[in-house]
Parts: sequence; C-alpha cells; structure tokens
Amino acid sequence: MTTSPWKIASCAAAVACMLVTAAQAADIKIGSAQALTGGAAQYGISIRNAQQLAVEQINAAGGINGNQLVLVVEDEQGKKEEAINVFKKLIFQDRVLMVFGPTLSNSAQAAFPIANAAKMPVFGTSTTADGLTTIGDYVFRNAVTEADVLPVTVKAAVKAAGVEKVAVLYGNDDVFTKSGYDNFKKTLDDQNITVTTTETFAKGDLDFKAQLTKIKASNPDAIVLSALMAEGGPVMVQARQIGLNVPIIGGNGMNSVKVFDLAEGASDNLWVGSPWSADNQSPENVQFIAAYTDKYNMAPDQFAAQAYDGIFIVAEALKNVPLTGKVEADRTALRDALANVQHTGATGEFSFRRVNDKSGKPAGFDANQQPIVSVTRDGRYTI
Ligand code: 1QQ
Repeated sequence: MTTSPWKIASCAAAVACMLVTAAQAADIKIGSAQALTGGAAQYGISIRNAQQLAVEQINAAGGINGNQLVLVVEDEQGKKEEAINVFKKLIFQDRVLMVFGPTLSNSAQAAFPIANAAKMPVFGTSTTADGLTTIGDYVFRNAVTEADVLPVTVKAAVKAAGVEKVAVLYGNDDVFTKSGYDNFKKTLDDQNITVTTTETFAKGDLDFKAQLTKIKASNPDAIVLSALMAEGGPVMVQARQIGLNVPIIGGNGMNSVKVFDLAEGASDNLWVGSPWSADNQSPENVQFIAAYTDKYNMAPDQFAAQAYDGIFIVAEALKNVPLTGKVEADRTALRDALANVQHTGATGEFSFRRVNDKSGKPAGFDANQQPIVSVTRDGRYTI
C-alpha cells in the first residue's frame, strides 16, 4: 500500500489543523485539545510542540507494537465552551482512544466530565487545580497539583529569602487561580506566615497598580501570586516599576518561559515549583532538552516536559493493550493499563496515585511526584 508520509488530520477549526506523521495508515489515534490561540496559547503551544516531538520519536523507533501513533490536535482557545466542543468532536466524531488536555483547569472542569461519562481516558499534563481527578475514574494527570507544589515552593522561598510576612494577589474568576489561592492560604496558615493584605484581579485586567500600591504600603517581604501568565507577567513588570522588588512566589501559571518575554527586565526573583527542572542532568532530560531545542529552536519549559512525558506514559500503557479495534473496549483497556504505568522521563520517575471522590470512592489518578523549586535569574529558571 502506498500512502503519503504526511497526512492532514481533520479538524474543526482551521487554525487547529496540524500535520501528522504517518509512515503507514493511521493506526492509533489519540487526541490533544489545547489552547493554541488566545491568552493561554503560550502554554498550549509548548504542550503541542512537545507532544509532536514525542510522537515522532516513538514512531521513528517503530511505534507501538508496530502501529503508528497519530495525534489529532484541536485548538480549544483556552475557553471552556470551546473545550467542550472539541472534546465532543474528538470523542464521538474522530473516535480517538484518549484525549490530552484541555490546557487550563478552568476548561478541564467543564470538559473532563464529558470524557469520563463517555468512558474515555482523559489526561491533563498542565491542569493543577484541586478536585479535577475526583470527577471520575477515567481522569488522569501528570500535572502535579497546586496542593502538592505550593507548600514546597513557599517553604523554599521563605528559607532562602528570609520571608516572614507576605502580600497575596490572585485572580478570583478562574478555577486554577482560585485553587492556587486556596492552597496558598492554607500553606501560609500551616507555615505561620503573616499575610499583610490580600488583593484580587480578573482575567483580562491590564493595570494592577492599585493592588500593587496597596501591597507596597503593607510592606511585605514577598508577594504570593496565583495568576496565569497573561496577567502575571504584567503584574511583575508593574511591581518592579513602582519599586516593589521583593521576591514573587508563584504557582504553575508563572512557570512558563513566556515570563521572560512578558516581564523583560523584571523577571528575576520569581519562585516556582515543578517536578521538572532545566538543570536536571538525567539522560532522559538531557535528550529531551536537546531534541526539543533542535526541533523548535527554543528551550522547552515545564509545560513541554510534562506533555512530552505524558505521551510516553500513554505509549507505555498502550504496549500492554491488545487493541481490538472496538474503540469503547479499547478505551477501557487503556484506562486499566494507564493506572499501572511506571515511567522515567524528562520529569524523572513517574507513577500515578489514585484519588478518592468526596464520598470516599476511588476516582481518578494524580501524579506521584515531588516538586523541585526554581527561581528566575537572568532569563532562566534555575535551582
Ligand atoms: C491550570 C494551570 C495553568 C497554569 C495551565 C496552563 O496550571 O489551569 O491548572
């Protein structure tokens, strides 16, 4: 049979169309719904790039038991309504085996229940808010939760920077930024750190001077910031502009190389936690960073690293799934296999940890990984 080595996957939005490598006929279809346009695109593009790299490497090495992986990518625009639309397309029209994404917890809270109800595995590589994996037993993530990361980040920053009192600033209209706030609040309580003031902003805000002026007057040793980069980058610039030069302690939203573009000249002294570090010299990570940099001509960030590992985790599971071609049965078999995967990747050793829902019944799967704390210096996250 002769087929073109390049095939164009069907997609709902023109911008979401992508090229998929398919040396033979498309064998194993997996979906990825990411924010490729809009305010969260810097995360989604990083994720999509890393996933494409991983799929190419797996296929070049012979695929999964001789079958090629095909990634069907959709742009969910960082909007929950769009995430719902593209999830429905991927599940019912493309009939993919599983879906990665969406990029934001705010969208995942709306889209994960659709996948779970359809008994299709869904896998978040960037979604860190509380409660997402309690939605059901088809929900997985290797994104390490704010609840797991923030206590470690705060502890490290407090120790290194001698912090005793902090001001808190957070977005109050997004599932992730609110969850980050809840976890920061609990962490500050647990670690006996005084809060000088708590200020909020909304998605799309551009001017944070009023909040930052109040924060400055409260004389904190650091600012705790639960924000996505679209707002968090400008917050950093404006803080430095008014002479507020204290450390900024952020959550997952601040853990993107985009900070160096958005807060050019003002991006130092930002503390974040993640299982991934550019400084980790493990062979898996060195290979990942070199391959990503070579392909995209830019350094990866932790969104790329977790997305890259996510594809390999699914590939490990698929090796143990005798595919029948009956998509419903294959999805459930993949779910069962995924739960038991152990993988060493760019983010280190990985396995899943089962979580219970509110009634105590076993539900989905969180990441069993410890965060490493990094601080920005001269346009780099470093440990
Ligand atoms: C979430 C996040 C964002 C920073 C993902 C890009 O962690 O929405 O959960």
